[in-house]
Amino acid sequence: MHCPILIAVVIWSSCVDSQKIRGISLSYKRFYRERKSFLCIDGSKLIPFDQVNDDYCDCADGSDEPDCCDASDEYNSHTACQNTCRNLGQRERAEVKSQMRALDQGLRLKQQLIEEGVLTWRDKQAQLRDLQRVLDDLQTQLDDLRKEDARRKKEVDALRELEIGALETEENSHRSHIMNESPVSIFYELDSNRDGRLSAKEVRAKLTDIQDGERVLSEDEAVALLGGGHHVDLSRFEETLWNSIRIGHNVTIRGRVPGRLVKGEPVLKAAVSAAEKAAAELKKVEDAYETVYMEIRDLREKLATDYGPEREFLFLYNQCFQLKVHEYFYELCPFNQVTQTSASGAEVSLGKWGSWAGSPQHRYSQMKYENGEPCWQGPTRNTVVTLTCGTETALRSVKEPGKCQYVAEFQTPVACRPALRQQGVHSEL
Ligand code: MAN
Repeated sequence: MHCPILIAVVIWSSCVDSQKIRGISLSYKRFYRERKSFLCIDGSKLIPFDQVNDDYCDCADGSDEPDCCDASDEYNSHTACQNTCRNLGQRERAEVKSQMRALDQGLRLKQQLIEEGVLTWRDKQAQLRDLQRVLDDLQTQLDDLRKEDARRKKEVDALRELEIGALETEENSHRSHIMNESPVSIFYELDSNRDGRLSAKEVRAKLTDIQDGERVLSEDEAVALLGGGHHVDLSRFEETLWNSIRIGHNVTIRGRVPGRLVKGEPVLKAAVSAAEKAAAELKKVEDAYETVYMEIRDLREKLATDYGPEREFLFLYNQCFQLKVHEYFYELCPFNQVTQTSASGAEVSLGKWGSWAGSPQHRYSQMKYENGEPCWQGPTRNTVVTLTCGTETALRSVKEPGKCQYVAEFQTPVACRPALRQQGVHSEL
């Protein structure tokens, strides 16, 4: 027998636990979980569970016979069952109404969060473009600094090599300090036709081999001194021939005394300090490059995450939510990780962001965090987070139903779906 006023209530109460017992209001469902005994809701009496819903009213408040709240189906009872239909119905309707209001509010909040997400997305994309530009610029600097660093190192090596065994000679004290002249002035001295390039011919005309008297250089020797080419511009000159002239090891400008190095020569000190400066500058830019590179990689990785069809979960980016359960502090950082911290302060990973794990129809209703800290004699810790619709975004519960296997409830407006209105929002809210 059915009482009309309870039909709505019956629709709400089709949940697993109370499948066998119908007519339970949603707010009372928890009292009817099948156990050995049943405590009347007013607390007046404890009866065996099989007396629940046996069409005989044992409880004064009629709570053991929820099928029909007007008690019309409870016969032959000593206890006078109350007609609770009216109250139950009112309460139930009020509850459903407030849930619908919460759902509407949740959906409105969700819309706002989606809009915020669009702005955040644009922001992040712009940030990525800026970082990429900075990285390109650093790359150019690096290319130059690497060349400079290598050039300075080579120069120091060559000077050191010359320094060994170098003697103070008459010649040295009177030498013209080619090595202290600027490469530009030497370049123009050698560039007889003033075309801004040094050719092998010009080199042969102005330079002499100093190891072998004042010998004219061969074409091949001149080309080798130019770094293998037939012409060099000023910058290439500085990388090639200039070093040989400066050090005065093999060649010098005809008519000028080569600059030979003596021990402790300021030019070596200057070269060492220039090389150190170049190396330090290179290191600085290399570090900056590394930092920006990592930032780009992290940002790209974050932007590649699936934030839902409308990127509605993007606002959770970089947020964390805490909850204390018994002796543990739990922290959920969506799309990143879940951790558990004990009273002693030891933090344990309960899993790193894995994937969305809801059913195919509701993929975004669950998240999986995997490969956390290994459990002693057990698997690695992991956590399944179920997302439920609510007007606030908060971590609601964390449980450990199996050793090192955690389940959490995370409430947020973005889990609200208009379809919940039809499905019965009670299971979500
Ligand atoms: C810690 C916590 C618990 C877990 C045990 C397993 O105490 O992470 O949640 O059950 O380790 O040894």
